[in-house]
Amino acid sequence: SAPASAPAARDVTAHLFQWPWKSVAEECKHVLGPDGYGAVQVSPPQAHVELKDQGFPWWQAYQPVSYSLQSRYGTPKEFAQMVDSCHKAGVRVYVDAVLNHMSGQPNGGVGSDGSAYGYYDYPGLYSYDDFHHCGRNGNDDIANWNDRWEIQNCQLLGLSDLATETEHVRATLAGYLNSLLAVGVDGFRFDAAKHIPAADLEDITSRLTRPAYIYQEVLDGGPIPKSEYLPVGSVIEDRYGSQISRVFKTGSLSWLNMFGEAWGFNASATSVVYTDSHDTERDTSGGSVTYKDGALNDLATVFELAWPYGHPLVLSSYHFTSTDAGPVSDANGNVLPVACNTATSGVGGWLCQDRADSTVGMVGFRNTTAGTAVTRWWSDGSDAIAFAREGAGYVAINKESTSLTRTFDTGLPAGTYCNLVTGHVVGNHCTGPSVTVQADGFLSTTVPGLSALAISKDSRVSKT
Ligand code: LM2
Ligand code: CA
Repeated sequence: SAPASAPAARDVTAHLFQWPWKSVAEECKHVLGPDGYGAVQVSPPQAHVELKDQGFPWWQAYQPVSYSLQSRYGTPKEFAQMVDSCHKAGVRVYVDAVLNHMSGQPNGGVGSDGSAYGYYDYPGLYSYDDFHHCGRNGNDDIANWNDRWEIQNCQLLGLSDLATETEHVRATLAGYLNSLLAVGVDGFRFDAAKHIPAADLEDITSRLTRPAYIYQEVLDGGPIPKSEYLPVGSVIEDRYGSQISRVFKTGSLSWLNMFGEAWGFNASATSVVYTDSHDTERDTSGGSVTYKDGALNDLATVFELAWPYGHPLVLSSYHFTSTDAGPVSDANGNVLPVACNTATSGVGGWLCQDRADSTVGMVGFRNTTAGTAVTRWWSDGSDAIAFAREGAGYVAINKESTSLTRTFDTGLPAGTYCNLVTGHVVGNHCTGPSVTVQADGFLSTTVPGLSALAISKDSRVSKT
């Protein structure tokens, strides 16, 4: 079947990194649905390795041991209840699907579902011949990242690499995806898609029992282009995050007026984007904007949600110092319920970025302005920019350290508007500062340094 296209409306996905299912269910009901998120991306739900002596790192989930949905995030029943809760709130559920590999534990172990496994032995599922043994580099691992064959047929990070060209592996992987569709899952992120030939993914997805939204991780660089994966579905445009980070950290916002395809990115409609991901926020080279950048990171998210390129992910994660540190868990590694209102600071504390006032306001702005063009671009030639989403909204982002006082040409009808970055509309008043658009569509105001202003036709609290 042809890949399901991207959602036409409510295209913001909250990536609730490492959240347990019960907490995701609550977040859908009380936050994501009411605030206008269209979807949630959850962590890999299949059974995984358990590495107690390493302190239960977050990346256990990227080492599958079976396709039972018994994980540190909850039980199969809790998973199903989460899907129902999210659907009732109007939120689609996307699963991070690990298809390229199983575990990377040469000595085997016991998984989160209680099953014993070996490196190339997952009883009832896969045995030695279901894996690639590429015969290179002494240990079968990928070493030459310029070699297409090696990237797809050797082991990524020592993870046992599934022989996705074989009937048994294809049928088993399709069976896993179909079991998720049967529970109501709406789409998939294909983890490490670059390491699986696109033809294999085409075969696997042709077996799906119903259309699903698919976005694939095909990181930029090397011999395998993203475009190869478009017949399978959408593709994560990781260059968006690296370029946004570069522009906000060391460049100039004035560069952003043509941000998108003109920068060499894939077509907007088939691209999923983020300012940072769970991987880039841990990239010790420090290239990515992350929560550690504070207001700068918030402003990058304001831009992401205001700008009509790609389908945005919003990462919601936890404080860390060690890049391996897992989420706050009990003695058995099961993740404890997410607490957003307490313990939000300090190592391990949940950040709940999906709830940040400016982000929530901009999710609403994106929904209100969907389908409208960017017009009336203005910049100071440096780090202050403003633009309209014609007839529906207007945004100004001031990354300068000093305040910006200016008369902006919004093109909006006269009235008092709530700044969605700093407040929200309740009845006919704004919980934060408002601004006034004159009869001619001009708006005279001051935007403080390192802050933003966003107004939309749905944030007008009075006609004068
Ligand atoms: C991804 N996308 O393609 C995920 O976004 C990324 O987070 C995953 O890596 C990766 N692919 C594999 O699914 C994470 C994590 C790694 C971790 C792996 C496997 O970033 O650090 O590797 O999951 O759990 C860990 C160790 C590594 C070791 C490997 C195998 O850090 O040193 O390699 O396990 O034991 C010998
Ligand atoms: Ca592979």
